[in-house]
Amino acid sequence: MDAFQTQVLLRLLALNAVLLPLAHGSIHFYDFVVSILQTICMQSFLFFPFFFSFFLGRRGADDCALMARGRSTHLASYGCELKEQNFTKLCVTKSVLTVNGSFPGPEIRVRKGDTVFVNVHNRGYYGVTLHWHGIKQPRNPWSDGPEYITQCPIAPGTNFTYEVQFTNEEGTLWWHAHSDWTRATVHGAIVILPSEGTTYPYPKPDDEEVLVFACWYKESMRELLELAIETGSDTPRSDAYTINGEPGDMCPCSIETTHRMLVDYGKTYLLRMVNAVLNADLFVSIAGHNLTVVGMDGAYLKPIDTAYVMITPGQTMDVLITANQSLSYYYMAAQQYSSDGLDVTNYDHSNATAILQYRGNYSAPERIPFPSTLPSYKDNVAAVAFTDRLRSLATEEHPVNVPQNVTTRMFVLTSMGVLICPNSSCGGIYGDRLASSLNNFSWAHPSIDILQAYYRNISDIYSTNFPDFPGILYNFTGDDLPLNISVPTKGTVVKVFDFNETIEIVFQGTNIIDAAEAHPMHLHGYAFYVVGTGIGDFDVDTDPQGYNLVDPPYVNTVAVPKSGWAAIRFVADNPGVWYMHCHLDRHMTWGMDTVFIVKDGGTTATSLRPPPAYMPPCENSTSSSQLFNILDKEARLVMMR
Ligand SMILES: [Cu+2]
Repeated sequence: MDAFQTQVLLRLLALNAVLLPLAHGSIHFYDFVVSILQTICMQSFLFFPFFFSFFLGRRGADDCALMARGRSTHLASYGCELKEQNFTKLCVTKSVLTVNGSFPGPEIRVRKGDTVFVNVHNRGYYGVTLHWHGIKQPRNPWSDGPEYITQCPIAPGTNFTYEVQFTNEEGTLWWHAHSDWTRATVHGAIVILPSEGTTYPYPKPDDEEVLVFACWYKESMRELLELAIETGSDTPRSDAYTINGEPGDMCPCSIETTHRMLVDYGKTYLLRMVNAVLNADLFVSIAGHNLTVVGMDGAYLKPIDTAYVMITPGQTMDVLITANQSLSYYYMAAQQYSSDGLDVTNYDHSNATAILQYRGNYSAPERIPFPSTLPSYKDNVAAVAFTDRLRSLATEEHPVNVPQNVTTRMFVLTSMGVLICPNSSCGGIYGDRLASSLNNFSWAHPSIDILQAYYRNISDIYSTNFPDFPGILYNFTGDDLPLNISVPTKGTVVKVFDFNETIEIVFQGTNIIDAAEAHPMHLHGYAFYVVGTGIGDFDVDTDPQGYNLVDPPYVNTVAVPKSGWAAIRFVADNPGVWYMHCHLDRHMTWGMDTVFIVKDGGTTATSLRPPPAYMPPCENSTSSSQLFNILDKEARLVMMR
């Protein structure tokens, strides 16, 4: 055992001794090795067996019981996967950043109320962070993860331990990298089972299957992205979508590895869907089988019977299917719901497929049926028709608490735009640099994280004048909007709330540069109620009359419809620093993000926790976001001239 391994083990054991008595639920430990696959196989294979034997041998009897309840098998299985994974897809072999060598990465499986410690060892070539998507992390943004918002990147050769505290989430969520676009391959599902002694609010399924949808680039996505950022042009499109890491039968060199879900006739299965795609909403359906959506974003829904779902990046869904068709093979298919204009941007036309395969004695069909119910790429009506049906379960066991009296109203434009380049020298539309914004502010990452600057009162890192309303009013969703509203202001501009403010935000899509598109807006540290959505410009007099204040869905990501609006409500009861951004990564990179700071409530229990003893240092941290900011600064200088 080398010095590094010793340090890791001592750190984990020390954490264990300190924190075990404090927890209400169970505590679990995960060891995540972030690594380029080709180097991890050798190193981690040697490291892992030793690690486990040490853990199981030295920990107390109670700890061993915890491990034996299911977590240790997950950890142990990572070591095996390291040797067997082969990342040749679409006829091309390449190395990608992964956790523990798998794509998608390892699943975390807990019960409601548990606490998880994940020690992340970065053995890659650049800084990275992880985020626990949809987990509220009460009072503890220190473990939330987005780089330059709540921490600086974990530098290569170092490690950082996240504390992930599960409180009222139940169902499926996920974790992913939160450094530029590394989440493309660094992500995995989080399954949160009902707490001990409780069960699902629907008939217990016979079995379950996690389905992670992602995207794959044949070339180095990182290099393509850096080039796009440098020139200000549109960002790279993926070459395929994947289901549990595999593009499926429709894609080249993929038939052998298509994901298969084996089912028994008559049984019911819970599908835990995660949209981990970087830049695309997806339609998903299964030939011959109806879907019943029962949960979303770690909260329960009134069951929705449907032939397809529309799931945006960031969202998760719990879906029941019953294997009630003739014994055969059936395609499950996922394809992009592309809400933007074809003249603005291109999209990935590939279909990702998996096979739902019945067990039994029968011959495989000559032609596997493809779901006829899958909406086409541009079907805005189908997308909205699905999301309009979402309702919270709202029962005694799973109540809702929809804020009725709003104290703070915000109206936030979600826009595309451009930063002007001299002599039209950039690669975006009009020869300018593509940008996006919220209320005309295009986010620029600071040099140190906002959380640290806030906690330590460091000035000149951010300003607090994020506007509650847009500076000018116009027909937001009109055609051919004037060019003078298309240039946002670049800046690190945040919004500050007092503790316990009751907030309503109406997100309004705009059609600036004719680039209206659906935006999956995601808020860290909170879930919120989606009390209304609509198409066109929000009408402050009539639209609120149609709000659902009885059983609106409780989510962490809302699909703001193309050229439309969505209204959300929540109470600012989680003090800290929380990222709020579009979950299309190209929009996030271009600046469709801001930060909400929620001030302390006056008592220890309502105040931000102190930082852990170690946070990754910000000096010399590297990521392509930094590259982006250097270029942002150039663009700002140009604009000021
Ligand atoms: Cu967006």
